Amino acid sequence: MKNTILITISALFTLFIASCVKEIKPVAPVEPLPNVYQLAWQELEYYGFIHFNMNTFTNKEWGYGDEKPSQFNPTELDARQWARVAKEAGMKGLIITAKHHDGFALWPSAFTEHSVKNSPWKEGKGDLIREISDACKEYGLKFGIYLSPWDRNHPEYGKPEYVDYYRNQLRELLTNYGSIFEVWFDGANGGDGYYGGANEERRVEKRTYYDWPKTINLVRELQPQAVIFSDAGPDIRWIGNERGYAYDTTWSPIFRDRVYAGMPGFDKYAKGQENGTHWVPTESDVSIRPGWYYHPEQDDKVKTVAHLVDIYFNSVGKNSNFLLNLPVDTRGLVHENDVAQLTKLADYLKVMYETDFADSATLKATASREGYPPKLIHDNNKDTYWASPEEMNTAQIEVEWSSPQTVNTFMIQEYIPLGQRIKSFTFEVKTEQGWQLLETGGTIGNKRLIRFDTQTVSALRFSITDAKASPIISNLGVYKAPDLAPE
Ligand code: FUL
Repeated sequence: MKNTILITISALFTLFIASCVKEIKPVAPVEPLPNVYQLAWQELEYYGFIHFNMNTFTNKEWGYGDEKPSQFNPTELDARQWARVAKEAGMKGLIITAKHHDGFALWPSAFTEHSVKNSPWKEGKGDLIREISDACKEYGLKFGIYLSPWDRNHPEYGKPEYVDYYRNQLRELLTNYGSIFEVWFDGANGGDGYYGGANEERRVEKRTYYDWPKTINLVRELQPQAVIFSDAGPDIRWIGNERGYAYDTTWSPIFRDRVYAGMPGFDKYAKGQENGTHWVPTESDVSIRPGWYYHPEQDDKVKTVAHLVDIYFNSVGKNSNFLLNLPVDTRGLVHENDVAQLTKLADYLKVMYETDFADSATLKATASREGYPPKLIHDNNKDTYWASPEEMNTAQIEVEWSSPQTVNTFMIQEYIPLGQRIKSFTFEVKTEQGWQLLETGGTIGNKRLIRFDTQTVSALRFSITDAKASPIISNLGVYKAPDLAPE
């Protein structure tokens, strides 16, 4: 009898303990989801493009393909300067135009004579891809390559033989220069050109001519971590303009098998598709000058810091990555005017991100899922998050201070490893006059940045007004960006 009582008591006690330590249920993902390489890439946020090749010396944007290797002759080329400038600018990597549409190769390719090996630079002994990949390693930058599929120099462009040649070049680049983080396949394709002296127009069927699946397999085999950019992914996609601007609504999902840049009516799909089948996040490419290549007459046309800041907010701050092009000059250096603007952008961002006013705030949410409280939004851990209760697709998050703060920027991130969910939001601040609505917007995705006129506020309110599924937030920040001096 005594034993039975004891057993019953201990069983009840165990049950009591078990009911106290409830298992935290995982949040179900909303497909499509990013893979680990896409996630790592998204975290880079800001990196550089280098357009430097034959066009630099002919003062063109698109060379015809009849240029002579002897024309490639930088006088002070220093790839370490490019890497240093990029690093100091806060960029996380560099992508170089190893070959542009004119076909000239910046490395001594074994498959063509149309390369640096026949140029006066370093008496034909130079290898620019080696120099820039080494410089990137030295400065802790990722390294990526752009290899133009269109080749206006090659005699066999338009025939199957050229596609083998293209893959051979790609293999050289993906084998001999260490780890590659991004491979850039340009969509500009086919037209008139030199083509080994034929001087004619050659059109190709963009979707089939290159047999992309085979080329993509080659990249996967040689550099599995590299993300591939092309008109329609497969891994990342073009934002749809060359101004560097993503959209108020920018979905990473898209119907990848049906939608691609260059298709009729692509404009209406450039912002992605809420119910898209594949995760193909966007990259916003833009040049710091009007041209992609260096033109001395554009030395005074380098974008102002206000313009660059605006692009940053409209790319990184709208669920996109920012790929900023630097047209290296005929000396082989990033021009001092460009360096000056890059430095101002870097200083601006440094000052802005230096103090996160959310550190001293209290975070509240209208409702939270068990095990996912709002404090997990701001805990210096990108892998923990707040989640709203299941089936609840709206929510309000409040950031509150015990004494008012003077701020002008708000940052928020969805936990994208579990899919992109939020469709729309409003953003309010509480001042002495009470709550004021400052912004009504669309998606969040990896990151949303909201700028507003500097205000002294006691609280901020971010309201998720619609979502595909219960929202998950992994991070937020509140900053005071510096004023921009007029230029
Ligand atoms: C375009 C090219 O035609 C431009 O010359 C430049 O390389 C830009 C990044 O992509 O499609």
